[in-house]
Amino acid sequence: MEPTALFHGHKQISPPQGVPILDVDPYDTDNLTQRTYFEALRAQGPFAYIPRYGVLACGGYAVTREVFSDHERFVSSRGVGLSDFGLEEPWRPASIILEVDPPYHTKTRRVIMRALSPKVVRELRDAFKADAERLIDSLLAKEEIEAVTDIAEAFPTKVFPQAVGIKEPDARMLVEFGAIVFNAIGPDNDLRNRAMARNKDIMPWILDRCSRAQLTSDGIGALFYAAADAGEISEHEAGMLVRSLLSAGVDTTVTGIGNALWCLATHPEQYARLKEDPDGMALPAFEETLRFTSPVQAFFRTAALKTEVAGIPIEEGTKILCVLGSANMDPDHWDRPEVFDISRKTVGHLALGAGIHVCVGQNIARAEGQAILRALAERVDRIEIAGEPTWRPNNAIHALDRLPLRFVPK
Ligand code: OVV
Repeated sequence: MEPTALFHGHKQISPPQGVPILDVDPYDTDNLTQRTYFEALRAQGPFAYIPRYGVLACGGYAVTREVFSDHERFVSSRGVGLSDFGLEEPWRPASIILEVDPPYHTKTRRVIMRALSPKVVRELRDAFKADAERLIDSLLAKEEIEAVTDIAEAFPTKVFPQAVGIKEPDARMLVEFGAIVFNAIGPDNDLRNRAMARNKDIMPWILDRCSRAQLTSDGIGALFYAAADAGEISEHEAGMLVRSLLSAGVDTTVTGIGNALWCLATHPEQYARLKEDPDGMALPAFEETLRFTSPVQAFFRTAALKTEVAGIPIEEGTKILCVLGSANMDPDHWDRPEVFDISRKTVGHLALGAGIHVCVGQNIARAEGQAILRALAERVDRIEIAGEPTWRPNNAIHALDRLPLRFVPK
């Protein structure tokens, strides 16, 4: 490793010519849970310099999309958090899909794409539907439900490990691992330190789940090992791709489903429209939830070279916080972005990223979201808020901590 003086794990840069200084902490509890700085960030122009961390940040739609999707100038191989993997060791061996660039990325992406293809997801649909209906049915008699645990966590932690082919799943371990992975993307704060402390107990269990012996022969994980048998990737790489599924496939869908329930509970007129056509509107409602709440709030990219974006000079090694949640709320791009509207044209939202790293699990995520919202809309007449919804701070995820609801059955 180069003996460079590090600032928050990356090269210290000074504010580029023409970039305003924005003295906020995107990682304080208020900003993580209430997203208070989004508007101020967009008001600075294409970029703001955040002195607290020595990084650039962008939250306008056009610039965020440009930086996030240009994998040649703004690489992922140096980490998508504050830490520059070119300058310090990552907290765990780097992901072989998220935290790599082409040409290596092309190889692993191809394997994972095939394993999560529309055809594979189509075959999972019936199981998702039956599980979603059973879950919602089981909740109808309850006086009150805690939607984060009873639905948002319960559903993905049942159907996803099953789809992957995990022989010995454990919902709590999977949820905790997700929190660790996403908190790891942030700065050296309390959230990250607590995640790192828990990692010692969780990671060995996760890595055990990734081995060939711990996977059924008919799941998505087995498709990675089939690619290893075919000589496309190594046995070790197959295990690493399973680790990627468990890193990215639980907390994200848990959050998407929880956020969707919150959106619908707090917008009864939108829930009424979903009920009119559960089959047709479940997917658009989930997609608008993604835009409106951005379960993954922000990821970094790292400038691989001296370059320029929107007339702003950017030096090599610059970490850029791409605030996807803010881009999805940019009034320069969206008509009345603060309105939750399940009929809106959501195409182009950045909640699943953009470019070659765009969420590879998006089909499976949508299938999960759709199954739950459809089952709900077919069975539940009204969703009532039964207690104050609260948000759970996480360095990268915008998720609820608690969502007490009452279901009024049809
Ligand atoms: C947090 C996250 C997102 C996407 C991919 C991965 C992790 C990975 O481990 O590959």
